[in-house]
Amino acid sequence: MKFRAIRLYLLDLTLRTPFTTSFGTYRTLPRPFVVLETTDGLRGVGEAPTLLDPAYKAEVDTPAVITSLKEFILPSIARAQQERGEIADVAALRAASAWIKGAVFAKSAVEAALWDLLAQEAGAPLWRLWGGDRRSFPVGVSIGGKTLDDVLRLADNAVELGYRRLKVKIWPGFDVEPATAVRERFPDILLQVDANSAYTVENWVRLKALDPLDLLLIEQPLYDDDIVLHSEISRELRTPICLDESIHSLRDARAAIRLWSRNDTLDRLIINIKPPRVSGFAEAIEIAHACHERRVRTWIGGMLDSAWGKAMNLNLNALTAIDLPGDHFSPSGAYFERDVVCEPLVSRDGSFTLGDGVSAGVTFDWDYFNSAARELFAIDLDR
Ligand code: OSB
Ligand code: MG
Repeated sequence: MKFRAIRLYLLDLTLRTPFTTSFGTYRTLPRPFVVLETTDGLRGVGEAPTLLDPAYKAEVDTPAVITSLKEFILPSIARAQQERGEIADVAALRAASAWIKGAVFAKSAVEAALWDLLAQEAGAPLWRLWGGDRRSFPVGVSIGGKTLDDVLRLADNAVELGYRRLKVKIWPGFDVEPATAVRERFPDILLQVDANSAYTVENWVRLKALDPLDLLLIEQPLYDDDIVLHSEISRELRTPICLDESIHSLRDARAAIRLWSRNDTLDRLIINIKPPRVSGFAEAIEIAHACHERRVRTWIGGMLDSAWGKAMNLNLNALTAIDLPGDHFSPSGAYFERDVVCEPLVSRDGSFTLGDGVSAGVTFDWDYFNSAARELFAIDLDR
């Protein structure tokens, strides 16, 4: 693969329904998109599904991702191409920015753009490039309501739309009440909660009150950078713990596996694999296989991604190593007032079916993107 230009854009995505978590409420999300243009005239696109600030975790905010891409990652890739004549594959792309610590979201956007190009060159869907063969699978929604009324309204809406797996955001003072209310209304649904690291070693015990609700999992109750303490409280809870924020790599996933096999049992560890949080799809696939080998269950998380990012994540569910339904759809219908693909993503009866369309399986809306996105930075490699 030879790039003619590497471009960085920023596009505002406005949620149709504001999204609230333990760390805040979001409505408009300015999103970086990396576009790789090849010397053959192909364009690959990758989104960095950033948030406004680093309240979820470090380096996922829009300004940090822009800085990493502009100052370090994109120039490194340009340099690697100039030195070697081309970026042969995903491994070569990853090697070019391997010296940069962290910056997982920023790195993932470039890798996603390269995967798009590789799929276009192969004339194949991403799921096939990734070795997947499951074409149909259940999908879930994440409910970020500020009040009990919001949560119940969104849960009703999601169930009406056909979803059978709900995730509810919780925090100290807003946990047992919303979880119990949703469980009482939907006794048979697959229900899980996400605390986004809102609990401490002082108050996590309160989560024991969730045990009678037959929840599938409690996502990241403790600190965003912690694996050890999570593995220790795991054996004190009946509900399994799922790690989100604290898993950045295959190495982190392996550390969690070691800790759970020492401190609890592996069937009680679940990992939310967010491709951008682990620097991209290549690492995500390795984590999925490593977990599956040890019977640690996984699912694909989301970051309120655009339909382009969601479509890529949906392709990853073709891997039979992925066990549980992911966060792929909004409980209120479409996520954004205006999105970046031409045809909406549709689930049916809470399931999604992958087609044979090239790359992500949806058409990137270049007309809209070109009219609404701002170019922030470009490197020309034309010579
Ligand atoms: O913790 O999974 C999370 C959204 C933004 C930041 C963090 C999280 C989330 C979600 C929404 O739960 C998932 C989605 O619908 O994309
Ligand atoms: Mg989470």
